[in-house]
This record gives sequence, structure tokens and C-alpha cells, in this order.
Amino acid sequence: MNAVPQRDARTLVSLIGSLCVAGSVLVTPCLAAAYGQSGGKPTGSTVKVSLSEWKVQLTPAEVASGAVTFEVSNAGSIPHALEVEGRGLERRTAEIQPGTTAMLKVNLRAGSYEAYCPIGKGSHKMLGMMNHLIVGEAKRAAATDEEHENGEKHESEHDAAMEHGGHEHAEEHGGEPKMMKIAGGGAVIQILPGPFPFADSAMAIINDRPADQQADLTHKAHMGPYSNNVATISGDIEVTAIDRGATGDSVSGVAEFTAQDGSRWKVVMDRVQTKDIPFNPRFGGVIMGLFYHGASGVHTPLVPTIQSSLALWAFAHLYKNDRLVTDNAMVHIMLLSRTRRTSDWALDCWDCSDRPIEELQLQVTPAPNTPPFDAPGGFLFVNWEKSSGQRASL
Ligand SMILES: [Cu+2]
Repeated sequence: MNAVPQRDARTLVSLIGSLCVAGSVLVTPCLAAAYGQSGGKPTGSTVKVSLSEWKVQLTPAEVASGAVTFEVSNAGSIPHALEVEGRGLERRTAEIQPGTTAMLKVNLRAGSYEAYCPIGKGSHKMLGMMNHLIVGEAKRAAATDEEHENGEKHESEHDAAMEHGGHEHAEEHGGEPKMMKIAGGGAVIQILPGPFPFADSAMAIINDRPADQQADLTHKAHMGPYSNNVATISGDIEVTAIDRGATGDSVSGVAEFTAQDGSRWKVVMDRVQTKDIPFNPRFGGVIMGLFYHGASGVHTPLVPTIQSSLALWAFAHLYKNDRLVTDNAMVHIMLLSRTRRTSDWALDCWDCSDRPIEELQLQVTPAPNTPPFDAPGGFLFVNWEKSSGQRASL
């Protein structure tokens, strides 16, 4: 643009300007027009957007209607993007690499818009990467919306649900509390130490992680607990989980199984874990309807990419042969899309997110700075391969 003589540039700008339809995304040519028409300065409002794990910060969060330029920076450690959605409009940036920026220019009518990260089939959004942008006279516009555009709104919500594989909306996570009861069924297998079969795929994700995590993940890629080294055992599990949003979740349940070496283990879950650590989000301990692991960038990549109907992080009293081992064993449970084949229970897919949700995984690990369990690899990892979950009312 700078190299183009001034008169030619103006001609070009007005030509492009006539191609920019109101309400459409102003991609590069339209952006040039907007800049050109106001003598080199951007018209409308500017919102600075900072994306990170797992939030979207908007500065400011309220602007006037008209042209809005989003200056988006990825301040996180993994790729993100920004999508702006509301009042029939849905526009997004391309994927933004950590430490880089992108720009999105849209024309917004008065109303309330969602500004969220669309990466990971809705998982980043559910994990908290969602905020609201208020444009112009938001309250009056919102009321008008409901009166006149009810049909249109319903349709777009339906489309969004289909597009994201029918997962729960993030808004719902902070709304009504939800309860789910899950029960283990089918073959029971214990997963023993061994290498993760999709280590090469996982390594691409591991290499994007901070250095302190890389060593731990690389070790686990070789030693498990995410291996094809499995033993058929016997046992039962029943858990009730309540998701109230960011805080106040609860878990109660018991798992009992006889391990491959004949020892009898009992896991009594009575408290959720609530402390978030990077890439291992817990959201108060219980989350329903999440696409994560594997290539999603969320949680460990040493589990294939999956869809879960329930994921929880809890503390448990752990007993071995009726003797208390610890009151603070760390438990992670998922009712998830099948990851293993039914012949030899080997891991069957790097992206298992489209498989039926019927595998229940129980992982029990020692709390930090406590000794490993007296079990192969120092951990307990048991799957019930044909399990079920039922949503219940509180
Ligand atoms: Cu994201």
C-alpha cells in the first residue's frame, strides 16, 4: 500500500469499499478501505482481546455499535482463535499461534455478543474461554431480539449444537446444576506400565508445552499409564457427580476391584479436587460434555482425542486388602468415547472422539510428594469397557 501513489491508492480504496457489504466481515481489502476513508486512521471502536488458558479478556467489554476492530493476541501457550457470535452474526479469526496476533473487523449492531475461542470443538470455550461483548444499547436490543427473532435464534442454536457434536453449551455450565450417575459395566481391564502407542502424535503436542511439563510427559509416554499392556480383572464402580459450574461441584462414589496381582483395592471418593493447574483444568471438579485430550491441547496428550459425557477430578480414601493406604489419593474419572478395541483392549485410535461413549476410565495416583502406590508403576488405572451414565435431576 505504501508503495502505491496516493491518487491510485484512493481509487483502489473506493473500488474495494463498494465491495464491502454492510454486516460482513471486513477482511483485508475492506479493512484497507476503512482505514483509507478516514485518512489513515481506523474508524469505529477497537477492542483488545487477550486469549490464554482458559480465558478471553476484552478491553473494553462494551463498545458503540458500528465498525469494531478486534486486536487479538494469543498470550497463552497453545494455539487459540477468536470467534464473535450474536444477532445472527458469526465471524472468526484463523488459528493464532502463541505469542502472535490477528485482527478481526466486523460491523456490530447493538446487542450482546459472545467472544470465545472456537478451537477444540467447543472444549476451549467450555473451559472458560468465553466472554461477552456489549454493543450499544444492549438491553433494549436484546429485548427486541427475543420478540422478533425468536425463530432465527432457535435455529442458530441448533446449528451450533450440531456443528460442535452436540456438546453442552458453555453457558449451561454456569447455569442449572446437573447431576449424573455412572456405573461401570462390561469387561474390566487394568492398564499396566508401558509405552503410549501414539507417542509420535502426542510428541507434537508435548513439544508445544512449557519445558517443565515436557520431561514429565515424555517419561509418561514411555512408562504409561497410557499403554497397551493390559490385564483382564474384575470389579465394580458407581459414582454420582454434580456439576454446579466453577465451584460447588461434588462427587461421591466407590470403586472396588481385584488387581492383576490378586490384591483387592477400594477407592472411596468423597471430595472434588478444585485447584486448576495449567492444561489440567478441573472447573470445580466435575464437567459434563467435553471434547479434550489428544490433539485438543487440553489435558494430557497421552490419551487419544476423546469426547466425554462426564469428567471429574476427586480425592479418595484408598484401601488395599482392607487397610488404609491414604486419605488423599487423586482420582480422575471419565465416561468417554471408546479408545480401545474389544479384542485385545489395545488403544485403537489417536482421534477417538466419534466413537460411542461407553468406556469408563478410573485413574488413581498418589498426591504430589507422597510415595507411589504398591502397584505396578505406582498407580492404578482401570477401565470398565461397556459403561453407562444417566443424567438425573437434583
Ligand atoms: Cu483456545
